[in-house]
Amino acid sequence: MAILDLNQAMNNNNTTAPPCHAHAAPASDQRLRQAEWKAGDDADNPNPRHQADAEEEEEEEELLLKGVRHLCERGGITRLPARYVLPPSDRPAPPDHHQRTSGLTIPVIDLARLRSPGAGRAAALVELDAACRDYGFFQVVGHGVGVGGGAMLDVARRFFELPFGERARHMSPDIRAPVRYGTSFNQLNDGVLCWRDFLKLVCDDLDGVVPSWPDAPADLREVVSAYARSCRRLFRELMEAALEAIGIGGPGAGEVLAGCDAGSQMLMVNCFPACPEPDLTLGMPPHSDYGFLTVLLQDQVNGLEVRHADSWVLVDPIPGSLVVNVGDHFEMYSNGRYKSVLHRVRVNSARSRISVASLHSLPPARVIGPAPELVDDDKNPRRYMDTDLATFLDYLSSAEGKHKSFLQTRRLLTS
Ligand SMILES: O=C(O)CCC(=O)C(=O)O
Repeated sequence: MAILDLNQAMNNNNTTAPPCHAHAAPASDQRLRQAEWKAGDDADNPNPRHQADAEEEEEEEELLLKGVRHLCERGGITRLPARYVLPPSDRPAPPDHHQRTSGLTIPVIDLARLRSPGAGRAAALVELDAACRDYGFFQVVGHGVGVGGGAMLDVARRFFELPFGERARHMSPDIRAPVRYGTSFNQLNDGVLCWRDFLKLVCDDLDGVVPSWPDAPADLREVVSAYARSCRRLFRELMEAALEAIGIGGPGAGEVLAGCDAGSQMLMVNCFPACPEPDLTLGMPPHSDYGFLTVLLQDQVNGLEVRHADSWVLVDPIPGSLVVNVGDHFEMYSNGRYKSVLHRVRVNSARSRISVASLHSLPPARVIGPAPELVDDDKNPRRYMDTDLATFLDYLSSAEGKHKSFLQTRRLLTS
């Protein structure tokens, strides 16, 4: 088996990467592209592969699993390697076409109104309820996480600019690892790779886990843990409002909110480098989020698209805002009233994009199912079976996980 020299790769990568498209195509670029995706490729070519070709492919696969930034840093990629090329039916439509056809935007919720007493809060609760039902997504302004958000994006950018060897210390193919630097969406199952690198940080028992987080950049632990705490507070506040909006009070709400306080939290710090052929691939494929709510911080480079009314709606970042979406657990808990919708990330050829998703749920051991208050045999029969974290992780590492919709596997009713 051909093994790439990691030290050599590290030495090649001590500088900040130029945009991927800024260099002439090196030989490796041509090779990476040669096996371009074609329907029925294997059937059309029955000749057995030469041993040398197989070794070369293995070497290339190892290179690609080191991530997109590493690939770009090695000397420039002018065309998209075959492993990232989506079948035509899964490619994003060109952005101008997309902009013309959709023209939609996701709702904006002003948290200052939600915090105001009386009629202001009541009106904001109605808007929140409608946003969770109709879109499953909204942008939050007036949230008070602004300063932490700027510092978070800044340290994330500096982390991805570290030499590859520094980032590689946190690489693991194990999807259960609490600290993990990786690439694509689900490395184990992705037939086509995504144009994305990420740092995953599990934040349950924050004080206990922070010492295992990357120690470079030097301020990462401090900035990210402060940001994680802000997100947890925001999650708690939004859950309290959403439970009120959906009509759950008393012990039911108390139990869920206690679960939120002690609940699970995971940060996904994403980097989507500039891509030489962005219309052929995605930064993240259509997927829904595990958990109750996700709080997403994005820089000013757009890319997030949300599925709504059979089209993809681009979420134009409002400066200082956060995007919040309903996750699979909230759809199940609300017995289908709130929607966990598919979203995806497109990439562009000019600018790298950073985003930070904070995924929140109840404690990992908790079984999630529809709230009894929202189920009745006549009008609202139970729509989902109960689930837990172990079932989700099994799903992720199974062949079923290719379909990127855990929620579908939990449905009892289809309408
Ligand atoms: O980058 C984005 O806008 C979305 C990220 C996302 O969907 C995720 O991390 O699950």
